[in-house]
Formats: sequence, C-alpha cells, structure tokens
Amino acid sequence: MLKNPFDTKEASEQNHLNNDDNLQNIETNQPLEEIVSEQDSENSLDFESFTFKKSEKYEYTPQSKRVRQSKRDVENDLTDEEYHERLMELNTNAENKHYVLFFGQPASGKTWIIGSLLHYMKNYLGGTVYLDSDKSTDSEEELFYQLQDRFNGVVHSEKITSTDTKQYFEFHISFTPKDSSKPPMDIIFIDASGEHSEQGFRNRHNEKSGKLPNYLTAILESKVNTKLAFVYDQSLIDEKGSIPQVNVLNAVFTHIQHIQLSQKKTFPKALLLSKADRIYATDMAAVERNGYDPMHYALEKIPSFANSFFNESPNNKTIFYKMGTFSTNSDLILEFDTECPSKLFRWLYMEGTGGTSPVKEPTCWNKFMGWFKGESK
Ligand SMILES: Nc1nc2c(ncn2[C@@H]2O[C@H](COP(=O)(O)OP(=O)(O)OP(=O)(O)O)[C@@H](O)[C@H]2O)c(=O)[nH]1
Ligand SMILES: [Mg+2]
Repeated sequence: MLKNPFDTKEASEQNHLNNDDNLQNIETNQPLEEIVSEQDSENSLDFESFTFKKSEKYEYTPQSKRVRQSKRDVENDLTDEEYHERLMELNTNAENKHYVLFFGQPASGKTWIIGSLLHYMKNYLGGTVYLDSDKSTDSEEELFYQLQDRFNGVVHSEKITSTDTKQYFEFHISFTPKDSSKPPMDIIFIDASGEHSEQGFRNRHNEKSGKLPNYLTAILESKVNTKLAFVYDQSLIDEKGSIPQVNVLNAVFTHIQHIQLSQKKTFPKALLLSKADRIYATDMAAVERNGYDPMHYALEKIPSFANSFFNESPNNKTIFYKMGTFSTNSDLILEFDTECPSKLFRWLYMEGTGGTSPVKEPTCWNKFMGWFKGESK
C-alpha cells in the first residue's frame, strides 16, 4: 500500500492498530488465527489459502476505517522519498484528476475566489456537487463549511482568515452534470497561502526562497490535468520591505515556464483581476481608458507580467473577477453575483473536457431575443 506522505507517524501507528483490530473476531474478541487453527483441527479443510489475511505484505483497510488526517502539514518540504511517493499517488488514475492551482500575494483574494466557485457550484450549477470527504482532511472539511456558511450569509459564521502557511488545502469536488450526456468531473481546488507564492521569489536572506514549495511542484510535475489561476489585486499597495505583487507573479510564472519546458507540456492559464468591485469603484478611469478590456487593463497595470502572459498563448484568459456586493463594514458579501464564478467554472470544465460546456448554451435565437430584451449576455 502506498504511504501517504502527509500521514503523521501517530496516524500510521493508529492505522496499524486498526488493521490488527480487523483481524479479531468481533463477538469473542478472539484473534482470527486462533479461530482458524481451531476450525482447522475440527475439520480437515485446507486453510492455507486464507493465510493472506495475516500476510504482512497485504493488509486491506476499508476506507471507512482509515484514520482521517487532521491537516496537510507542509511546514517542511517533502523528503525525496515522500516526493516520489506523492508523484506515484498523483499519477494513479491521473487523467481523471483535474487540479486547479491559485497563485498570488497574501490577501489578493485566492481563498474567496475558491469560496465563490464552490458556492456557485453547490447552489447554482445544475447537477450534483459534493466535497469528497474520504479524500479530505479535517481542516479542509471545516474550511469548506466555513466558506459555505460565509457565502450563505449564516449570521454567526466564522470569518475567513489568511491561509495558514504551515498547511495547504485541497478541495476534492465531485461534479456530475444534470445532463447525463455531459461527462462528470473530479476537480481539486488547491488553496495555498500567499507566502508560498512569495517563496518563488529569490531573496538572498531566505535560503528557502527562489523556488516553489515542493508539494506544489509535485502536482505540477505529475501527470494530473492542471490548470493555473494567477490572482492580481490592484487594490493592494506594495508595502516597504515586502515583495512587490508583480514580482511574485513573475517569479511563479518563470518557475512554471521551467517545468513546462523541461516536461514539454503547457498548462491552461487564467489571470484573475480580483476584487473587481473595488476596481470599478476606485479605478474606473483606467477601466474606461482600456475600453473595459481586462487584457488591456492588465497590460497597463502590470506590463512586465502581462506581456509574457498574453504572448505565451492566445488561449491565456483574463477576467475582471467580481463575486458580488461587499459590505463596507466588514468582509461580508451582501449580494452574490454568479457571472464571474460561472465564467471561471465554464472555462475550467471546458478545458478539462476538451470543449464541452457544463451548461446548456443559449441558441443564436435565444441570444438574439436576450439582446432584443436588453440583456447584456
Ligand atoms: N471588496 C472585495 N473584497 C474581497 C474580495 N475578495 C476577497 N476580498 C477581501 O480580501 C481579503 C483577503 O482575501 P483572501 O481570499 O483571504 O486572500 P488570500 O489571497 O487567500 O490571502 P492569503 O490566504 O493570506 O494568501 C478578505 O478580507 C476579503 O474580505 C472581493 O471580490 N471584493
Ligand atoms: Mg487564503
């Protein structure tokens, strides 16, 4: 059995104990080998074929009895052996796994964007959507419900805080479209702290810097389908002593280029201009100057990143990402807007399925009628 690199030592020991428990007779608590030998003497059946149950090489533990991890601890990098095991785990059934990685500075809005996608998928997207709890840690399940509550406007829901730098989160979401002719999809959203993106930028005073944490490179180097979202928040001010936001994005982009070149693959990419409600409220002149085009806006604001990003491929997308109306009092969403989450999800699904749309697309006639009635989309 593959060892889970995120498995703590105690958890593995506990797991082992559970396995031994499985070998006990539930009613008598008598070890199975004793029962087998008793039965063996009673009748002359050959029990040799049953001995695999006690074999040290193969001990099956049902999913329901495995010890659930509390979190994905990434305080230290994976060792070479753990990295190798993680790659093997990722590469198993890789073609059916769709990872989505979010990069960007702390507080740029990554966790909230993931929250908005999850809220859209659970509440507005036609089909069955659930978090696969068998593949989740306790922290992931907690954050999943915290995000749901926050977007559902539950009054005493906990606030979403800055993502912990000592762990990262995988949301394993299973999506089965209502229309059975459309393929189901397992999407795994990765929420990492902004500090882990910053780590990509070389700082001579920090020996860990200059490369991405290796739990992220394992995903990038594996054979799973991976899509990347770069998050840029124009409302964040580069503070003295901190790494400028555009340098973080450039550093991550460069690491991605190296992986792409060495492995001869290209990841689909999107640039999300986050907190677009704030862009519209405070930077409308620039939006107008750029003809409401997010690509031109990005080229004006962060030319060094945007040039490379858009020149890499015409398929690289960008969007002013808005998720609704925020309260001026606190980070409370007053009204949810499905437009951007639905566009982002549509892009993810279509990239993952080779062009199938997750929803019933309007016909030319419907589009015309919508336009006739004054609808913009
Ligand atoms: N107005 C507005 N505020 C937003 C939006 N998205 C996020 N925020 C606020 O921005 C802050 C940071 O958002 P997060 O999603 O936690 O940022 P992050 O990139 O995950 O940050 P780290 O986890 O520290 O890397 C939160 O206080 C949110 O309330 C948005 O679309 N509009
Ligand atoms: Mg976060």
